[in-house]
Amino acid sequence: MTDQIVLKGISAHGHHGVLDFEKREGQTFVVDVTMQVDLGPAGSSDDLADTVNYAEVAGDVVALIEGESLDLIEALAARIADKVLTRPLVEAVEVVVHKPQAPVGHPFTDVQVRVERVRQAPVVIALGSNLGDSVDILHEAVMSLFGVLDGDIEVSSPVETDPVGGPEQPPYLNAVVVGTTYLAPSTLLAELHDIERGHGRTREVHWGPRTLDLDLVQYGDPVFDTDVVMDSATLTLPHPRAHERAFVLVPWLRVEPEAVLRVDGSVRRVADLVAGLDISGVRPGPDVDLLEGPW
Ligand code: PH2
Ligand code: MG
Ligand code: MG
Repeated sequence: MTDQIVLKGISAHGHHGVLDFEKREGQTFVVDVTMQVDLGPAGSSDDLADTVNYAEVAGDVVALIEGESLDLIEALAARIADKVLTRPLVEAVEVVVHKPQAPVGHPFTDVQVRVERVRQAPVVIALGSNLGDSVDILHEAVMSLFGVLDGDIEVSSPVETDPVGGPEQPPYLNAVVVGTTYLAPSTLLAELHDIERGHGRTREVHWGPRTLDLDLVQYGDPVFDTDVVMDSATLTLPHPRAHERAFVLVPWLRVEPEAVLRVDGSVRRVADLVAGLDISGVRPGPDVDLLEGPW
C-alpha cells in the first residue's frame, strides 16, 4: 500500500531545547507528517469518515509543539509519531521536526530529525465454528492468522460451547488467538473476512450456524490507553458483546491470564469478568493444539 497523506510545514512556537534561553524564550518549530493510509475507501465514498482528517492531525502537532518543554527534537518527533499512530486508519508515519533557529553557532539553513514509526498493536481475535469439521477449520484459520499477524501468536485450546442467541443450532467450538499486527483495524478486519470466505463463510442468517467466524475483540492495549475505541458502520471496538460472552472470555483468559478489556470506558480484568458470568455452557473441547495440528 503506497497511499499517503502528506502534511508539510506545520509551524508553531515551542520551548524545546537543552539551553536555558531556549526553554525561556522559545522559538519556531516546523513539522512535516507523512501518513500511510489506505485511501481506497475515501476515494470511492467521498466521505471524510473513511480517511484521516489532516486538520485534526495538524491540531495534535501544534498542541505537542506548544506543550511540555522537551530537551530534544528527537523526543518531540517521537511523541508526534506516537500521537499520529493513535488514529485508527494510519498504518505508518514519518515525522520530520525542523528547528531552523537552533543555536548551532555557525551559519546554517535548517536542522531536522526524521523518525519513522509503524503501528504495532496487540490484538485479540475470537474464533468460532459450528458447521463442518470445526477442529480442522479452526486449525486452518489459526494458520491463516499466523500468516496475517506479525511474530508469534498465542492460541487457546478449543472449548465446546452452547450456542448463545440465534436460531437452534449445534454447539460451537470456540478459541482465541492473541498476537501483534502492523495493520490498521479496518485492514485487519478485511483480512479476517478473507479468511472467513476462504472457509465458505457466507453472511446470511444473523447469529446462525457458520463454518467460521472471526471476531476482532480488542485492538491495542487498554493498560497503556493505546486500545482503539471506535464505532463505525463496519467495525466496533472493542467488540461490543465480548465482555458478556463466556465463549470468548474463558479461552482468552487461558492464553492471557492477565488480560484486560475495556468495558463501557473502564478497564476490567478478564478474570473478574469471567468470575461474574455463568460459564456452565463452556466445556473443554478436543485436546488438540490448534496451531501445530495434525491430530
Ligand atoms: N457466535 C455467535 C452467536 N452465538 N454462541 C457460541 N457458543 N459461540 C459462538 O461463537 C457464537 C455463539 C455470533 O457470532
Ligand atoms: Mg461472532
Ligand atoms: Mg463475526
